[in-house]
Amino acid sequence: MPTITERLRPTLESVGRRTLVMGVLNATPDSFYDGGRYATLDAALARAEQMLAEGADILDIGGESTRPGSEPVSEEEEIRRVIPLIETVAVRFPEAVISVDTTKSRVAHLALQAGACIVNDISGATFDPRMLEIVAQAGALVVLMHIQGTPQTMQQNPTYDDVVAEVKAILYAHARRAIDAGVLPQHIWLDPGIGFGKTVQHNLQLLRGLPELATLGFPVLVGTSRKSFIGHILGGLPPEERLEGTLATLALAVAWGADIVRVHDVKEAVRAVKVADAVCRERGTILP
Ligand code: HH2
Repeated sequence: MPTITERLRPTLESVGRRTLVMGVLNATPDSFYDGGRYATLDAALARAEQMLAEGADILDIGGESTRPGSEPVSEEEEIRRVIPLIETVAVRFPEAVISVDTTKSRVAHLALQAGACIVNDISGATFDPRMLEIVAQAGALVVLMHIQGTPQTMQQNPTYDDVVAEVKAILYAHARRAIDAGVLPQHIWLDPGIGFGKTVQHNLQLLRGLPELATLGFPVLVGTSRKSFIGHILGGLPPEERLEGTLATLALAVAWGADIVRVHDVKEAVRAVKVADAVCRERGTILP
C-alpha cells in the first residue's frame, strides 16, 4: 500500500485550488440521515463506489452517530463497524482517500493501519488524550472540529457571547495543540462544527463568519449537509427534504472561504461547488 504521505499528496495539492467534496458514509444504525442504509459491508461498499464515481475527493467513514442525544458506542463496536469496511474500501479502491470519523484514538490507529489517511475528530481531539499522538506518529491529516459540550448534552442550552470569536479562538488552540504534538501544519483542517452545540442563529452566524475563521490560515471544512437548521428555516422539513437548502449553504460556504465540504449527496454537491468555484475562485486555478 502507498504511504499516507503518498496517498495524501493529490488532496494537499488540490486544497485551496478547488473545493473538495468529502462524502459521508456512516456504518451506523442510527445516524440522522443515512443511519441503517449501509449496515452491511456490501451495501457500504456499493455506496463507496457510487460516491467515488460521482466525484467524491474523500470518503468519510464513521461508526458512531454524533447527532444530538445519540448514545455513545463502545470501542469494540465502533471497530467492528468501521475497520473491515475501511480495509475493504482501501483494497478495492486503492486511489480512494479515506477519512475515519471518530473521537477514539484506538479506532483512529486501526483505521490508519487499515488504509485511512485522515482522522476526522468532532471533538477537536479533546475527548481522547492520545488522539494527536496517534495522528502525528502516522503522519496523517486531522480535521479538528469545534463542539460545545458532548453530543449527549450539546443542544440543551448552547451559549456564547460572540460565537464566531469564541469558535475561532478554540479552533486556533486546537491547531496549536496539534502542532505541539507533532502534526504537520499542512495536515490540519479546521471545522466550526455546524450543529454541534449551536442554535440556528449560531449556525448562521458561523457560516457568515467563515471568512474570519479562514484568516487562521488553515483550510476550513464545513458540514451543513441536511442538518436541522436547514429544516428549521424551511418550516420544519425533515432530513429527506433538505437537499436544496444544503446546496444553498454549500455555494455560500465556498464564497466565504470553505475549502472542503462534507456532504451526503456527492453528485449534487460536486456540481454545486464546481459552479461556485468558477464564480469565486481565481480563474485559471480551478478550470481544467
Ligand atoms: N457532522 C456530522 C458528523 N461528523 N464531522 C465534521 N468534521 N463536521 C461535521 O459537520 C460533522 C462531522 C453529523 O452528520 P452525520 O455523520 O450525517 O450524522 P450522525 O452524526 O448522526 O452520524
